Amino acid sequence: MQIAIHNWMRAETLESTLQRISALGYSHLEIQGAPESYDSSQVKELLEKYNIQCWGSVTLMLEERNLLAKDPDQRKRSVEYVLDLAQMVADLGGKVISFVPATVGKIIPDARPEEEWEWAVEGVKEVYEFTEANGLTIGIEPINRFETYFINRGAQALALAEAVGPNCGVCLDTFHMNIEEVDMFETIRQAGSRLVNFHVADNNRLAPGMGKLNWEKIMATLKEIDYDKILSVEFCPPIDRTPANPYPNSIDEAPEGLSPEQLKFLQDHGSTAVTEDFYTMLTQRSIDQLKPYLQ
Ligand code: LER
Ligand code: MN
Repeated sequence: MQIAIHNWMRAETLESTLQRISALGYSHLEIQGAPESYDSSQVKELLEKYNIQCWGSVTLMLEERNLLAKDPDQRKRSVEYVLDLAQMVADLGGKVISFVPATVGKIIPDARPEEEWEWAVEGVKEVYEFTEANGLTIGIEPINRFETYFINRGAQALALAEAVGPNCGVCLDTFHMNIEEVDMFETIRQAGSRLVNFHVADNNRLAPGMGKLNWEKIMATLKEIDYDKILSVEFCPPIDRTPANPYPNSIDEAPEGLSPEQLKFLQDHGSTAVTEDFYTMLTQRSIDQLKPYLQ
């Protein structure tokens, strides 16, 4: 088992991220799904410089990105976005795509369930053709009901993966499972060999170990199903603007280089821009908590 970390949770240069995570002992990056803002050859150079491998990428389903959109042109553009992301992962030597099919933050459906399901299968199948041809794997990711009305539980992600193809997998996330699953350990067992990626944060979406989740049991359950790939850290700290904030200097009141879209994406996740120190503390705490399970 090895450890990766996401980078969508903080607006900074890729080099700043790589400097921090390589210094703290991470081996992999799950790069944010922003192919439009990365030059793959420059990214490859930086990854080599800091001895970090690209594990894969996570879709950033913001703005009009939506495989379930009623407008066929919008669906087409959304599939093209994920295909660009997949091409970036292939160029960077990555392995997985954490795939959220619908717009994050959109919790009201536009069309009938049967239509949406058909569009989702159709759209993911187009990306699946590319991933099959390029040695990549799709992990359909269920996320909580306040972020999407479509795929919230492991069983739904498995149903979509099975409808797409035999090598289509699922990506489970401890934060979301804690909200949506009756028994997250049973959900992990049900995923079995289709589990291709595993996102980790605690129940409060702080670093693993900073909440109430049972990491011993989570890791034992992953062992049960022979999952030994990557633990991909994806904390996204809640906002606390009160005197009760246990981390007084956590909120960055004047973030540099944060676009309005990025700020909205953080806010859609109940978070905001945080300070370098607080972010580095969360990055450190995550690997400290998971180190005992890494080989
Ligand atoms: C994606 O991995 C995820 O967990 C979502 O909350 C982000 O949109
Ligand atoms: Mn996730």
